[in-house]
Amino acid sequence: MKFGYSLTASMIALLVLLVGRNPAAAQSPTVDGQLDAEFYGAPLAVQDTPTAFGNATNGHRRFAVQGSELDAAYARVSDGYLYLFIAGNLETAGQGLTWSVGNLNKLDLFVDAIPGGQNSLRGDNANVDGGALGSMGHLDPANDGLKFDAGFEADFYLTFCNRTEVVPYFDPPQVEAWRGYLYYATLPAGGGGAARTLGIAQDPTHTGFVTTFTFTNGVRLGFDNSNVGGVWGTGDPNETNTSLAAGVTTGLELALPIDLFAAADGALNETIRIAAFVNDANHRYVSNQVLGPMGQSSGGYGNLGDPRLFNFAETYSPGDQFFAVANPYPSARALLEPEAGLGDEATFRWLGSVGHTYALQVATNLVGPQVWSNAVSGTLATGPVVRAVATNAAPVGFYRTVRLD
Ligand SMILES: [Ca+2]
Ligand SMILES: [Ca+2]
Ligand SMILES: [Ca+2]
Ligand SMILES: [Ca+2]
Repeated sequence: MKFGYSLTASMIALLVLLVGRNPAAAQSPTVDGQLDAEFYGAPLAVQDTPTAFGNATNGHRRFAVQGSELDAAYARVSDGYLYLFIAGNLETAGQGLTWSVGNLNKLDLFVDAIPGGQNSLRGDNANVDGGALGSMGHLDPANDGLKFDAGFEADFYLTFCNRTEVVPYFDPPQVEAWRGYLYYATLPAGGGGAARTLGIAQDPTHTGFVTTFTFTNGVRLGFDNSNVGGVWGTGDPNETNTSLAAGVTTGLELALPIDLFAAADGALNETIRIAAFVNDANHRYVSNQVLGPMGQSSGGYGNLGDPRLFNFAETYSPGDQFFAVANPYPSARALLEPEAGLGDEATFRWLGSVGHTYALQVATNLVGPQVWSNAVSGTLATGPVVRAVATNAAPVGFYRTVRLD
C-alpha cells in the first residue's frame, strides 16, 4: 500500500492508487493493413459516395491500378498509440514496366487533438511532401485555404502515398519495386510548424511483402492495397450501391504514438477528431472520397477540386467531414497505472516521446515545500509507453515524470 502516483501535468489533480490490482491487459492490433475487427470495433465513418477517382479491380497486395477509395475509418487509442485503420485502396503510381503508369494519389489526414489550431489552413505552414500544405492553404483574400467543419481546428497533418521505382534485378534485369511514403507536420495556430518524414516503406524483394514496417518515432505501418470491393466508381451501373463499403477489411493501418498529437505541455483532448480525403499528386485536386463522407446524391457525384477554395462547413458539404475517436489519455505526460511487482516493487509506466530520456521522481509529501528525488533516472523511451521499476520504502509515495532532454 505504499505506492501512489501523481499526474505531472497538473499538480491539482492528484490520484493515489493502490498497487495490487491487475492492470488492464495490453490491447493492440497487428499492424498489417488487415482489419482487426475485435480490436477496432464498429467503423467511425463509412463511405456513402462512389469514387470519382477510379475503381480499382486488380486486387494486388501493394499495387492498386487506376483507382482510389476510402471505404471506412476505424480508430482506437490504446497502449499509448493512436491506431488508425482506413479501409479502401490508394492508387499506386507505377512506372509502366509491370504496372500501368497511373496517378500518384495521396491520402491526406488532418488531426484535431488539442485546443486551438487551424479551422482553415494557413498559407505559411511547414513545407512537407513538396509543399502539400501550401497547395491547400491560404493564398489571398479570395482563396482562404481549405476550410473544415465548424469547430474542427486541425493541429497535425499526415500524408501517405505509394508509387514504384524501377530497380535492377537478375531476371528480368529490372523490376518495379513498391514504396510507401508517410509524412507528418504540426499545424500551430500561428503557422510555421515543423515537418518530419515518418518513414519510407520498402519491401526487401518485389515478390515478398512485409507485414509491418517500423519507422522512426515508434510509428508502424501496414498496407494491404488489394481491395476490389467497397464502393463502385462513378458511372458504373452499380454506383448508387455503397452497401459494400462497410465490409472492406483491407487498407492502410497505422500505429502512431499519441505523443505525436500532444501539445507542448503534454495535453490532449478527450476526443481526437480526424478528417481524411484522397488528393492528387500535388495536393491540389481533392477527390470525393472523404471520411466522414460527402453524402453526394446520385447524379451529383463529383470531385471537390481545388482545396484552397473548398469549405467543408458549406451546405454543399452536409454533415461532418471528420470522425471522432475517444482518447483515454488526458495527457501524454501522465502516469499510467503501475504494475505490481514483488514486495514494494512496481513497474511504473508513462507516455513518452520515443528517443527521449526521462526520470521517475518521488515525493513523500505534497503539502508544503515539495521535495522530489529521482526514483529512477535516465530511462530512454523506446516506445510510447515508458517503463521503470522502482521500490518504495516510504509509507506513501507520489510519483511524477520529468523529461530530461
Ligand atoms: Ca491489422
Ligand atoms: Ca485543435
Ligand atoms: Ca471499389
Ligand atoms: Ca460539413
